[in-house]
Amino acid sequence: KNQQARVIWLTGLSGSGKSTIANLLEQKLVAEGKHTYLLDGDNVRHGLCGDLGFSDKDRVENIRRISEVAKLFVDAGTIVLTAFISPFRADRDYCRQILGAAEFIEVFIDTPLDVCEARDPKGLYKKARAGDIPHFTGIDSAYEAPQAPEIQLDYVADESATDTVTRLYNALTAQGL
Ligand code: GGZ
Repeated sequence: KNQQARVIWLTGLSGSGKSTIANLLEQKLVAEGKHTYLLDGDNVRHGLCGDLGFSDKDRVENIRRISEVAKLFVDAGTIVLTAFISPFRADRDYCRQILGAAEFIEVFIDTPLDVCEARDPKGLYKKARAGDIPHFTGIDSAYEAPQAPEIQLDYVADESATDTVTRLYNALTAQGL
């Protein structure tokens, strides 16, 4: 089995930068000849989890399925990147538990809510504030920040996504990737 196969699990609020960071990181890893797969809302929430919404119960099931799929990819020797809010600690810990600590790297994209809300790339926070999207994470649905993530990416104002990814890449390298 590929010794580097593991899950790099990004967690953070909507608009925190998870997808952007995951895509740029994947490009870097692929350029090194690594075998990667990125799981995100685009390839999971329409198909595998197309029956799920954003109630607490559905988010738990969303993350459970993603965790099981990630484990299968790791079994196949792939470096898996995941980019989901994954708001509940217990669900992230479930993934760590089924993979084993050595194969699960939790990355907390710690972009503050006010920054995410100011970015509001899809106008979802505005809609949530207006009451048009119920159970929106950070507004009226909880986000349980990681207490001991393997990697924490603190928010740095005006930093480019490329520089943020360099910080993440260096932290991953320090963890033996
Ligand atoms: C949070 C929501 C919601 C609600 C739709 N709460 O910024 P986006 O648009 O692209 O990312 C968000 C995405 C979150 O899906 P996840 O699968 O990552 O969530 S979880 O891990 O909690 O299961 C947002 C959009 O879906 N979205 N409604 N109510 N985000």
